Amino acid sequence: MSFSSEAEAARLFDRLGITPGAGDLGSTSPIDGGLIGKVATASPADVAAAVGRAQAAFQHWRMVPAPRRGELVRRFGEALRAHKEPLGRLVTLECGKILSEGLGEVQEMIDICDFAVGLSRQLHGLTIATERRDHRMMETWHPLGPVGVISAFNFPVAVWAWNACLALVCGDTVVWKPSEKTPLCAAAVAAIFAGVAIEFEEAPEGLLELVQGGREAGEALADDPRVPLVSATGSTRMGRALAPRVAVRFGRTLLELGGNNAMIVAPSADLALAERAIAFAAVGTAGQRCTSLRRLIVHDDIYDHLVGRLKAIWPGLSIGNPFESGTLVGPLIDEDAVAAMQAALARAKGQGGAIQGGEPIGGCYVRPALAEMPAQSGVVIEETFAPILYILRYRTLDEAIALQNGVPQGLSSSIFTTDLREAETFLSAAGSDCGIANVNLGPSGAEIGGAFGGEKETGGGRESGSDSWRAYMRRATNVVNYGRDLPLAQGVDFDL
Ligand code: UN1
Repeated sequence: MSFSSEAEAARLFDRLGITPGAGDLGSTSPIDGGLIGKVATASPADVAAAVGRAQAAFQHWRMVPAPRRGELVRRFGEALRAHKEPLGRLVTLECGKILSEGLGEVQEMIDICDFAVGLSRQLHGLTIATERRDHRMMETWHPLGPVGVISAFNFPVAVWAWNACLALVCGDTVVWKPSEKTPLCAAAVAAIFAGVAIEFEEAPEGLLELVQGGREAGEALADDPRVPLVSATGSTRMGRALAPRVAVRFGRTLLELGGNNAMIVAPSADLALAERAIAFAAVGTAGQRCTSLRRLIVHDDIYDHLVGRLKAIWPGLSIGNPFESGTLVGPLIDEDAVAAMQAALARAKGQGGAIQGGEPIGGCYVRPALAEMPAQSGVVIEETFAPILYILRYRTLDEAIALQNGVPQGLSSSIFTTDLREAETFLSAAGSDCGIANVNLGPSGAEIGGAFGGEKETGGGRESGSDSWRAYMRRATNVVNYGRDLPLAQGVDFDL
């Protein structure tokens, strides 16, 4: 292979103005296994110091008018536009997603910047009718404090940006613990942000603190009582360990954990459209999105036709270097992920699954797998972060919806149908139980304008668009008496 991840890294670091070198935490590219840089792991004492700086910065930042905070985020968005190409390439280099998706991830950051800028003039509360004469009742939203953001390898920059851009316009400061598998993407983003912040007079030092490392650094952040909110993206196992640690000190969490996303394909579906949606959602990002399609629930009448088509398409999917145009499936993040995929397929086979594909083909590369399953149990109800598509049959819509909802996770879902009744039933209270439910498109690839997150073991948090900003603020209820009397609520008499 003529490609060298080290050489590509050196070029990108130059363009991004970073010099990662000294440190104990190495980052390897899944493309060719090359060591592309090193950073230093933050000790618990380093995390505490970072939180201290973020807290000091918060004292100042919370008093900067929100639209001015928005101006900083606007400038950050401009800097991201200027760096889109090298940053997108670094995302591809470090996490292995195809270049179009690497660039798309930076676009997602730019989009959330724009959203946050508009939001910075719309952080609104309510005025509420009061029962007391000459009183006014309202609610005010105030900044919360330093927000801890723990992000995952698969969206090493965009999911951080959803959190950080909202937190910053809300008047919070940010302490970021990125995945230990993608420390260089984080270092590059922090450098771009620092370049913008230093030019912005109202921005104190400590607005964004980066703490690199693994579990220990994350735990230090979770345990620090000065961090009122920890927003964490990752596995359900991680969330289950983290959430009680934050809860025990009455901190808040915003959790975006595992998904086990399904698509129902009904007899009336536009199957040509469905095929493309299935392929992108199941093998895009090598099946490593939290929104990836993992379960396909197909009506009996079209099962043979549709599954036959998928069996024909899958072997032709181009797998390889994610920088090469034409590649659709890049490598998995590391060899552990390859082993986890193999273990899942072995279990699926043991459960009576008929498997096509899925073989490792060297390094971190695998063939995407199709697994026709006799039932939804065992490995099918777990999230395996790999391109395995489990396929199940159904006869009635009720049965299909029961299958869709019959897993512990509740992130994203979709149905392909041209039958209005079916579509609306799927979206109704008796339909999909997920945070995201789509009709005639796949479960992945959400836009930033909607609230993102899901129910059950997905953790219940909502990030990104809609009114997700409220999680990053605290609500105060205010009552003002502008009269000359002191009426008490509920008609209580208390005359001295
Ligand atoms: C994730 O995988 O953690 O909706 C986030 C999507 C992307 C975000 C995925 N916009 O697939």
